[in-house]
Amino acid sequence: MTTLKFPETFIWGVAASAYQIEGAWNEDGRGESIWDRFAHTPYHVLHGDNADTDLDHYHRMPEDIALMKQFGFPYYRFGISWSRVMPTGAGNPNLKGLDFYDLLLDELLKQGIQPKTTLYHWDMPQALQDKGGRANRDTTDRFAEYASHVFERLGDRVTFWSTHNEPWVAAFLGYATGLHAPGICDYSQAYQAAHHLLLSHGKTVQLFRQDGYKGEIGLILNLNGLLPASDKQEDLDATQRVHDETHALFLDPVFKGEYPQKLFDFIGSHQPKIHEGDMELIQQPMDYLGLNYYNTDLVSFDVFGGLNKARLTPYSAPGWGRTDMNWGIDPDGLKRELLYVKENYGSPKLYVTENGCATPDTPDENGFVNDISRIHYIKSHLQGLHEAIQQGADVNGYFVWSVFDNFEWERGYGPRFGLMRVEYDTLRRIP
Ligand code: GCO
Repeated sequence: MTTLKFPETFIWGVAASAYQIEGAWNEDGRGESIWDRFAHTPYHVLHGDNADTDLDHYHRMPEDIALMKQFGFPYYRFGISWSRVMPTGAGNPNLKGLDFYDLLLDELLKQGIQPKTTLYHWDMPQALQDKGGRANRDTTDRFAEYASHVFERLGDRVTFWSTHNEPWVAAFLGYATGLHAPGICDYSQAYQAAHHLLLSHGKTVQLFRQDGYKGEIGLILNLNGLLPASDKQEDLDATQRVHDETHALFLDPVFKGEYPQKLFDFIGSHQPKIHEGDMELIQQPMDYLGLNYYNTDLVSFDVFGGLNKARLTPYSAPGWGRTDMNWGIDPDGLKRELLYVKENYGSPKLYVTENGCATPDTPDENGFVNDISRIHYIKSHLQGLHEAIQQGADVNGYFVWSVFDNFEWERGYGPRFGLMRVEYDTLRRIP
């Protein structure tokens, strides 16, 4: 077996988000988030699961961090719950909410684990959704306001920030397909939300610089693989449309200050309203791009396939099956995505901020899972990442999704992504 050498400065970590692990949904002044409302509404999450208690990380945080320490994870990427800090989305911050993250940071640093902090991982205050949410331009200022409170409280210790995690998911699963909170099915709102997510990213980066905070700030995109199902022109065109919606719609504005015109021509009246100066704000330099990669799909033309007229089918590289999410496994896809960004967007500084898989874990009588398939998955993707570095991509770190099994959005507690198993009835963590 060959050993792969990564650059000396390459960083390694594990990731999680606030709503997926914290629980304590209505404690210490936390406000209702769109995910609370969504999960409390029947038929929105499989088996009626919700994250009210979840892993109870809010109360077990020191033990959880001690476990991370035991495993020697050098970095921990965690999310901040917007509605814990700004219960109604506006006005004064909830100091008890900020206290929690303050303690979490102290605990991490005490254990020698470096923090990487995400400001938005899909849990907007419901009070803002009641006023139109991400489709309302005012929310971009509310987000920057929230960010400023967080920077002020934690900016002395956190030097590695992300504004949004996967704005495509927040915009399109939240506002077009309704699969995620707030559960709206309206492409016009989805495109408007995408524009406002980018705009609030820009406003936040600007504020971070103006107020003189130190460290790196960037955006995290989910860039999964897309391959045409055949070389027929209709399949190639469908692939291009899906690629434009998931990749160019976000990469072009942040790196080039423009939207993909071909996509906008195709979606016609669903185009977002853009004000003068928006594109400059969105395009201002950020320090890095975070890339989340899990899987690859084959794309074919399908007249019944929604606005894009496209159908996606999971693709697995030869010899690989599918994960518990029914996602195809394609380790080369990670390499392709990293090189695609390098080649088309001026070789920005990159981190792989999420990669991992849900596997049908079978515990033994002690609750222990022999994680062969997860190890195999991660190893192969690291191989692809390593090749991308050798071919010149400026990749600086890798974060596994996820440190613990956790609430997997509309699928509830079914799929298990954790490096550590969680027994959901006892909440016992099993490394
Ligand atoms: C994402 C999110 C995570 C998910 C993970 C598995 O990338 O979708 O950041 O919250 O849980 O990706 O679906």
